[in-house]
Amino acid sequence: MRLTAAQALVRFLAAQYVERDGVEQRFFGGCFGIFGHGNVAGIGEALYESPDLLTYYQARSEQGMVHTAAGYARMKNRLRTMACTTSIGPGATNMVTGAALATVNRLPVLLLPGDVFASRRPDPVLQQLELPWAGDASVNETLRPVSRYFDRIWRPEQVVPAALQAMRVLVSQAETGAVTLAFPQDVQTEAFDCPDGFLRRRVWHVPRTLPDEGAIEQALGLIRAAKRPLLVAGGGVVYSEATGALRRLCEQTGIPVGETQAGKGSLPYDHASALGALGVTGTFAANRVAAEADLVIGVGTRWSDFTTASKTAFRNRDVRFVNVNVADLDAAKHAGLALVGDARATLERLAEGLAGWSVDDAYRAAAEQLNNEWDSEVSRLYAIEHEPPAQSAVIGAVNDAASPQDVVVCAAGSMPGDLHKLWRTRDPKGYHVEYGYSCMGYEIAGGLGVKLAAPEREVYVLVGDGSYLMLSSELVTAVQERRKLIVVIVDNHGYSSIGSLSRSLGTDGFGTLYRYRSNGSLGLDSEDSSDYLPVDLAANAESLGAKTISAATLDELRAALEEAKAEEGPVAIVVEVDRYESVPGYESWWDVAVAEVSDVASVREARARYETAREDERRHV
Ligand SMILES: Cc1ncc(C[n+]2csc(CCOP(=O)(O)OP(=O)(O)O)c2C)c(N)n1
Ligand SMILES: [Mg+2]
Repeated sequence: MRLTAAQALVRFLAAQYVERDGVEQRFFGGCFGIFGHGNVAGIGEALYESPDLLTYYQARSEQGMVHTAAGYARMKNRLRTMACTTSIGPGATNMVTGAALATVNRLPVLLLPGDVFASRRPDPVLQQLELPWAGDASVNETLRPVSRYFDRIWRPEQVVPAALQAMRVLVSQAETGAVTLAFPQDVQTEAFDCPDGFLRRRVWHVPRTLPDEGAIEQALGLIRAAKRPLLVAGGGVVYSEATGALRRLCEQTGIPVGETQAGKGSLPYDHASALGALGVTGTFAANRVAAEADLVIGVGTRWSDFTTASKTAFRNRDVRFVNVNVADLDAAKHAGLALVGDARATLERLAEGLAGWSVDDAYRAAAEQLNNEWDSEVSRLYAIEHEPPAQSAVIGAVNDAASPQDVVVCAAGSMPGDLHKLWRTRDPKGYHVEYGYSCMGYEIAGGLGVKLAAPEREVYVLVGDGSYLMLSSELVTAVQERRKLIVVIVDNHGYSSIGSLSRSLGTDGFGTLYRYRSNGSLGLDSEDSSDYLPVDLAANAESLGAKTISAATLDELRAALEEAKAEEGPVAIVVEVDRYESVPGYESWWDVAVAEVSDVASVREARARYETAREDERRHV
């Protein structure tokens, strides 16, 4: 059939399905885009000519739409995603941050940036980068290092192998991330004889691979010999739909579980084996058990520094790691015994091999007691009542208002750490904090992706004032799509998380408040609120089409949340919080480098503390 390269690609994308456990789903839920030259008459024409193939979603920011696709993919456990089409130049490079987020979090997104004319007839075309030393480079080169697969389609018939390679990577649970097919604008419009086979319905099987039997036997030996084993549940547990298998394994063996940000919700918060969040933003329950663990079984975790408290969480001199992961990159970390395989299949296999074995009763009981003690701490922090409200009380109010299956979404600032510690998660998909890239601006855009993926759930987006100001425009897209989000904008007049970090490192909150420049100084932290910048976040959200409610007290917030639940469309609730009433850390540390020499006494003191703390850092080699 004679088709343009763009028409062939759009038809191909519409015909891709994935299947896992016998359940088939269409892989692409639609195509997000912003048109300009470079896609308006190529991909744009193909989508316009056959609107039933892929639903087209018009976005407001290219970065935002990639976040939406990533949020959607995460909510769909990586079995579905969206494509994103852009013009050439700035439209394309605006996707770099979104691509990095998807790749870091191992979430599939397909990026289709426009590119300069392959023919070079209009040379240079508007927005073309000209490098004197490289005729074949364009700005899309910036997408290479943040993509798990990159190709540029120089000729129309090349769309066939490029699209097949793209799908191979997108559906691979080990390889997945951002995939970029840079598409020169003239090539998009050129016709070729497209083979019928390319356009047929194609089902990609997602396997549940088991690790090598020898490795399983070794792991079983290590677990049986352990006295204080700890299981660390990462995002892979959720993506693999392994939460049931995890629960059975824990109940059978008594091994307690700590959770990473992406793995939070692997067990319900009140399960007897649940120690909650682990690491820098962890609970004392998980961090105490981690400190003494002799065997750590990581399942579906990439072992980020937040999870390991910069390699200070596991203090037992003889600690060993067993890593269950589809990706050998992650399975090999911490000199661990690598169990390369699917989380669910592997946990089931381990449970089988551990039949009749269990940790001793005292260890099992200690985990349960820690769970209870931690929950009392959560209750204490939820119940703090003063004005302006403490952030922990805001989290408590939202948690109380939400139903078990509702979803909380967040990404950067002080809120993700507080949520990791305090959110009472009751459903494996109820907690959606993007902390691989911790990208300010993900919150609303990613939340829209969650809502598109799960319209039956209420989606609560918790967003700091700084993150809101960085990227709020996808609120307009939520209005356009008639998708409801409850966006709680938590205002503390600037970058409070970084302000506290800065104070702890001796630099006094420098540059973290939203305030007027005075006496030549900008944003030194202080209690003086008289010169905060007059940003009206409620008016801002309202101007984008959301219903807006301002809440000054906890009671007003509770009432606002009830009112929001009854609404049809997006709602923004603005609540000011106490900038200095923060949730403490619980027996953990984060490695942030401090200047080795400084004229500032507080920095020199921070450096001394830093050097002492660093002595506890392990190598795990
Ligand atoms: C895109 C991006 N830029 C910078 C940072 C570094 N950073 C992390 S948190 C933060 C401040 C966030 O401010 P806000 O959203 O108001 O949350 P708060 O810290 O006040 O809770 C900054 C600047 C980041 N994570 N992402
Ligand atoms: Mg803030």
